Amino acid sequence: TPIVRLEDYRPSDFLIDHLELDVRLHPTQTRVVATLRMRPNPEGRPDAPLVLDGDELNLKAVSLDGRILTGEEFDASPQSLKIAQAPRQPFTLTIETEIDPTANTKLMGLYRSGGNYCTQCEAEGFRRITYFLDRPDILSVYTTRIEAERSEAPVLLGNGNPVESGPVEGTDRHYAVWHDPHPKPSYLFALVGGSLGRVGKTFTTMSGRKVELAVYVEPGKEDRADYALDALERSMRWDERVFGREYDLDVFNIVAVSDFNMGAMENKGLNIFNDKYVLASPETATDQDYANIEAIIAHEYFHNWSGNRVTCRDWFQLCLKEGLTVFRDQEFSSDERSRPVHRIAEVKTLRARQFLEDASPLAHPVRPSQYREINNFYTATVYEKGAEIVRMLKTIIGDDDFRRGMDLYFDRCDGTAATVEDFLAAFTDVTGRDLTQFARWYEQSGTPRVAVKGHYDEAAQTYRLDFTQNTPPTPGQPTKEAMAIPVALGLVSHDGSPLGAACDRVDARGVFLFDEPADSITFTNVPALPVPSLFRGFSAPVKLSLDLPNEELLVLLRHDTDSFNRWQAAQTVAMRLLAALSTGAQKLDEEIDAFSEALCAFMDSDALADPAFAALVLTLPSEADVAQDIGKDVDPDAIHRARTDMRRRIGKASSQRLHGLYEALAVSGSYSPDAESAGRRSLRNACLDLLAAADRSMGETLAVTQFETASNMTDRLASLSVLTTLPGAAREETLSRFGERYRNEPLVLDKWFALQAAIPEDGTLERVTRLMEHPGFSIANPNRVRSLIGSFAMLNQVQFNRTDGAGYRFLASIVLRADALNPQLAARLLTAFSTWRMMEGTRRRHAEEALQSIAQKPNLSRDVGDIVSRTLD
Ligand code: HT7
Ligand code: ZN
Repeated sequence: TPIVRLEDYRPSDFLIDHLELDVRLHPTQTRVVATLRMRPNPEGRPDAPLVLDGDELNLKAVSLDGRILTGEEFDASPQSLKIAQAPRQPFTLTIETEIDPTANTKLMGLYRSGGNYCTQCEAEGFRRITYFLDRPDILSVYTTRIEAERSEAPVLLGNGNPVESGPVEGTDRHYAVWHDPHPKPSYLFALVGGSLGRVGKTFTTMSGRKVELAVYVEPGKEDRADYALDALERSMRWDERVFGREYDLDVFNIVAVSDFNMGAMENKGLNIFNDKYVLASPETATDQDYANIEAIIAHEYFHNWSGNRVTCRDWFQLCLKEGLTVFRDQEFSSDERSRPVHRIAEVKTLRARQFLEDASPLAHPVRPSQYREINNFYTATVYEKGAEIVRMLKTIIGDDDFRRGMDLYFDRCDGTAATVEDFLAAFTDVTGRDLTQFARWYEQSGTPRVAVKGHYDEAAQTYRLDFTQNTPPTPGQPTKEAMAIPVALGLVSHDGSPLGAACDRVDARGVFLFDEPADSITFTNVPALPVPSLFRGFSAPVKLSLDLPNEELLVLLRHDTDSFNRWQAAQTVAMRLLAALSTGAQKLDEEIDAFSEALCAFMDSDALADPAFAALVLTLPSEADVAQDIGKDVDPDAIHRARTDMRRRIGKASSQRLHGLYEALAVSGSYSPDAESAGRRSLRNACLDLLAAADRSMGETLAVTQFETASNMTDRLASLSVLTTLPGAAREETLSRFGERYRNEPLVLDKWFALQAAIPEDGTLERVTRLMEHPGFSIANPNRVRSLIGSFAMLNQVQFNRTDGAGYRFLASIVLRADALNPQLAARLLTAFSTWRMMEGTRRRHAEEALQSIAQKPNLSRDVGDIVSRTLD
């Protein structure tokens, strides 16, 4: 397959100013008539043919300026429609296609989900509806007429504002016309037709305009949509207050569907969501689900400005909308919840997914320079590292200049398809700063390593920090240049008393900009050896190496004013111990005892003051985190044993306190998903986990009791999760009761699939295979597949990486099955292999064989072909 390169970008030879779409919905024979008002692009090539994109299309007729074209005048295939002699002045092209939404299992273009019709066009799905210039720099005004059988699709939704609707005389059909006045790229097109329940409210914007907000869900589930609607309203208010951004249509609709390739999609005025990120009730959703819903509703809403009003010139600029919008949704969640707790959660995800990707054969820059399949670049690097770049920019230039730069960017680029350069230019223009070196963050892949050494001079009362940086080689990038790294830092005294130390290289915000291969900074007025607190708030996405003894890290846990670094200190100590235990170190008793004591002291002083934070401190790095830290010749069994042992020892050393907290945190009264209540539940459940690790039979009793008395899904699922670590009859009994109770709740069954797939015991693979036969499972539904198969491959380090290779062979077989239906889903599952080179030899050989078995199959999709070849490279 051909490679698309950023350097080959050129403007389109034609433009489409207006598109009228007439869609007559039918389960297997939907008719689409597209009327394109076109003209040659003054910036294009003067004599170029007109080549429209298609994908699996069936052309019925094409006419130009009202005249039906004969077979000699165009060249059509399912993949393209070519007109060699297109007019040199404005013209109207009318194209009729027929498509089969029921047969569309790829879930791209127009498809059916649970009997409803819906669309997904990003990145290149619009070409599965009609022939088009399906590229994001073609901005058109859309008018859409949708027609359907009234009984089948009483609700008809499109982009923009509703214009008219009514019956189709003499039939059982009806229609609705929608007009979107904002020129947009085809990837933001959407329509929905179906039988849906609705909840809604009126929102008044900052300038006093009224907007009708609505969330559409499966009929009967309306009461599960209230939280999403509330999150939407809060997001709209927040974007007005924090970014000065107002909504720009008369309606804003959200539709939940149950078959969806990703989380949600920001189609203009008509967001379409995976129902997992809309539906919530205390009985079916966990605190984490509520937090995810809030974040994703916000994310898609924020795209209205960062993505829709200002869109991307080409798909290489994907981070321009995604990184920026993730940053915006992170800020929203931080404002709505606890900022430090949210920051820790963000960094945990970044490290687990993006650092992993950066260290794998799939590493790529935040702005890639080439791709074979764009769907494979909706990655943690583009999204999460993309957001970190925006955050670093804000850290470097400060809040006020950041806001001024954002205003300039939105104003200047409104209604255009922009680039990363346009984004950075806005900040250069408001600050006068040269951001050339900073721009390397978009180009250079790999996670920079920063090594720091501290030197205290007692006589001079100075403290010097020596910094060096380097970024390891990544695919296509053997050598790297120095990055501009903002280091937010401070010094902490051993007893926590304030230090009067000063350093002229550190700005008023406490930030040192480290932008050379090596540099040193010196603090004066330092009365005693301090403990450095570096990368406060995780000010840059780097790996830090700093040889602080554990005792000094534990000073930070106790005294640092930066919450993130308090948590980080505990994690660093835990990681050292886990990595050492996993790689055969024997004599760590003293170190583990000291760590347990520090955690006990922490629980006494801090746990009840901020339970959500305490829960994070008490949670050890995951097995996958430890594997990543070790980095080579990884033995997942040894890591699992080490982590289980550490949990047991910490649990034993602190069991009284854990008990005390478990009792003290019991909440009575009705469930509320607010951050504070959720924090109490998360600490209580973290205590339960450690208690069960320390004393199996007590853990089992507590967990079963909690399961039986829980008033909400968070507590019920947490107790079940603890039980999955305790093999035996109680576990099996509780699992089957849960499965029975929720057998008609697909989203809850997903949690049940996921828990079982993650059981780190022999027999899990057989369990997963059995569960694939469960009536609630379907290989065609992405949520089901991700819950059962994805959890097995991504979360079950021990069983996926079985020494006999059975886990790998299983995943390979599922990837091939899924690929025949839904290549995007298959390709995502396949990324579970990206850690294969880190494994010890036997596993590595099995993984390579499994990958080769995929690579050798004929007719692989481009999605899977691309991932498998890069993973093997
Ligand atoms: N912009 C969207 C990304 C997306 C997508 C969504 C659903 C299905 C397929 C998709 N391909 C790309 C989602 C977002 O980041 O907001
Ligand atoms: Zn997005």
